[in-house]
Amino acid sequence: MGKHISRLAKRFFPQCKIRILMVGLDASGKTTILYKLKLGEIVATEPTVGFNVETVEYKNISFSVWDVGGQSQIRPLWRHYFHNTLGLIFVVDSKDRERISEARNELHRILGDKDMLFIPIMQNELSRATVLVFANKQDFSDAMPASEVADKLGLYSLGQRHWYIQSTSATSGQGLYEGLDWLSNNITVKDA
Ligand SMILES: Nc1nc2c(ncn2[C@@H]2O[C@H](COP(=O)(O)OP(=O)(O)OP(=O)(O)O)[C@@H](O)[C@H]2O)c(=O)[nH]1
Ligand SMILES: [Mg+2]
Repeated sequence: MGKHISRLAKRFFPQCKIRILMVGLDASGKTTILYKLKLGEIVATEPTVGFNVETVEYKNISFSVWDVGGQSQIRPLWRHYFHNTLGLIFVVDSKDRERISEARNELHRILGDKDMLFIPIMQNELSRATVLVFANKQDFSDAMPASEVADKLGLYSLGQRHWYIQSTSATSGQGLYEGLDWLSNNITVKDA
């Protein structure tokens, strides 16, 4: 049995910290989102070659947000950040129709983590993670709506996995805090 983190935070912890991993294809907007949440500003970004990590305080919860670079050659490194992840934010560029199937494959790969299938004793460390998809760049008029992104990402085939999709624009900030609200109400921690 688990408890929702927001209820636990309010009742037991003055300052509750939860680890969020944010991944997605390169140029989907992860670093822009991280610094919009942290600073309230748009920063000029370069493609991330390692990771950025920032603490974002929201509603008495301290989100430790790990933003890991998404270029194809460094995606195999994502799994090194899975440990202790309670919430996974998967960021999608909603106007990038050409690469939505690539995004789908990456999402399903990490949630299934096929590399781990050969080591059955090791559990996929994301197996308990709650999944929030940011259908980002909604400020573009030709962006796919969140419903189309959900369909093309194959979210409906995730079975038991607890997931949600939120329309966002990192540049305006639209939807970002709604996403954190959903996470804080839906992340569960195991009872002690
Ligand atoms: N218009 C618009 N541009 C965005 C939005 N989010 C990000 N961008 C732009 O998209 C580009 C890439 O954004 P980044 O935040 O660097 O992307 P990233 O996902 O961190 O990329 P990697 O570090 O390579 O994985 C930048 O020019 C951002 O300004 C958005 O919601 N709307
Ligand atoms: Mg980046």
